[in-house]
Amino acid sequence: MKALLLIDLQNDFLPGGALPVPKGDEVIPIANEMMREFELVVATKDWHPANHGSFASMHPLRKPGDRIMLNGLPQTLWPIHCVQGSHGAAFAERLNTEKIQHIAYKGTHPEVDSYSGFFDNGHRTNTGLEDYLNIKKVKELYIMGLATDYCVKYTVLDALKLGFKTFVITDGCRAVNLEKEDGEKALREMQQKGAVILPSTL
Ligand code: VGL
Ligand code: ZN
Repeated sequence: MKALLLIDLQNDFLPGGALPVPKGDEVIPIANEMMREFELVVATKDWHPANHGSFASMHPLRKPGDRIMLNGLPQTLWPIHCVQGSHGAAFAERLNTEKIQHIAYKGTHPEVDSYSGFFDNGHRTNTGLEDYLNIKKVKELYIMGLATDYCVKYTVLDALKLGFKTFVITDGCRAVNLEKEDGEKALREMQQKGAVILPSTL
């Protein structure tokens, strides 16, 4: 079985949102198109409590983009985003959500962030996504979404470690690019570690 995995296609990651990924809106029509090709579609949502430790506002004198240690793990600080139940955390307005059969929620613990759709950044807790995919007998995962250099990258690297045959739909991803080449670097790393990089038009 193959599945399409959509990463964090939420309002806050689109232009106008709290943590906008440049041109993030361009992947929504691609997701809508790709869903037609798959029997099984699953998605992740970044889903933070209002007091999440990745928010710069939780740390006096810190600002978004700063790096700190949070609970023993390196943490980049972000603007407040994807607060549980908020409009920013909802799926992108233009996303066709009918075919999404399972949602994995991540970043729900106030003291630990989670870029991967499978595990938190300390690999201590899992979201249930692996179990769901195993129950559905998924062996091949096609992954796209936001952002290439964070949640897509870490989800893809975990998928590879877990033994899924993993494909990354390049034109279905956009990067934050805190450093100019982060998105390109992330794609290279995913490919080096065994992911197959392909366009949505294949
Ligand atoms: C993400 C930064 C913070 C992402 C989530 O979805 O890539 N990036 N939280
Ligand atoms: Zn987040």
